[in-house]
Amino acid sequence: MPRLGEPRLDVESCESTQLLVDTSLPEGALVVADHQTAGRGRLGRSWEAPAGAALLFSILLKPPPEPPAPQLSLVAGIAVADTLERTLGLSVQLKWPNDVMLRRMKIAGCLAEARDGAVVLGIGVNVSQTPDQLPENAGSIRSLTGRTADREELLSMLLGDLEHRYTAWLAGGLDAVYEGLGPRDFLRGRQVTVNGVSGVVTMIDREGRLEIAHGHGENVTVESGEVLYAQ
Ligand code: BT5
Repeated sequence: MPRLGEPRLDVESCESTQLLVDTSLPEGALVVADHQTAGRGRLGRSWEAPAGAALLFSILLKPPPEPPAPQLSLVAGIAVADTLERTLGLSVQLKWPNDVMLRRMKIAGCLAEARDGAVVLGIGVNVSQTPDQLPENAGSIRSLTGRTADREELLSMLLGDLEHRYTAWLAGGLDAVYEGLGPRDFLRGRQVTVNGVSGVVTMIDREGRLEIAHGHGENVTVESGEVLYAQ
């Protein structure tokens, strides 16, 4: 089983932890930041959090060519949901492809970027932001539950959950972790539009694609894209 979290680099501030991961290090290398000045989301979007308020880290993974690496943002989301559910005692949903939702608000995001034949997996979890410090439709542990959480404890639990889910995924693909995904599917049953296709989401399939019922009994599967849905 790969050990995740070693070696570890802690920085107070950086542009993005994604950029500080040295891909020549062994699998499991970790970069943690207190603050990012240019935190990244997908497709050139940004990830914002005031200093000290969020858990922000990137981890180096070196998976084989199969299963497909883009599934790793779902695997990471499952691990984040495991940790948050155990910590908070509340159920957490996963919004395809990479958002973690609590009470219909985005509480965490995952980003899997391929680099030098490896994958740099970034995770941001909102911990202690107040509502005015959060973007629209976002929440933190504090803003959504009124509770505090220790970032270091969350990180250690999350690395354990990630190690567990990643190992299962390496051995058996998305199928092996699907029980952590299917029942948490935030979009199932919702009316959505993805890449110009509108319909009702039926499920995330066993390859990690979003399946949409497109009318007349016709189903469409989407590999990637931006999901628009009614709040
Ligand atoms: C993501 O992208 O959700 C992936 C976020 C990954 C962030 C981590 S933090 C550690 C590591 N280092 C990095 O630089 N990145 C990773 P995406 O699905 O594209 O979502 C981005 C969108 O979420 C933005 O356009 C905003 O609308 C929204 N957003 C920005 N900051 C947010 C926050 N703190 N909480 C919730 N939503 C946020």
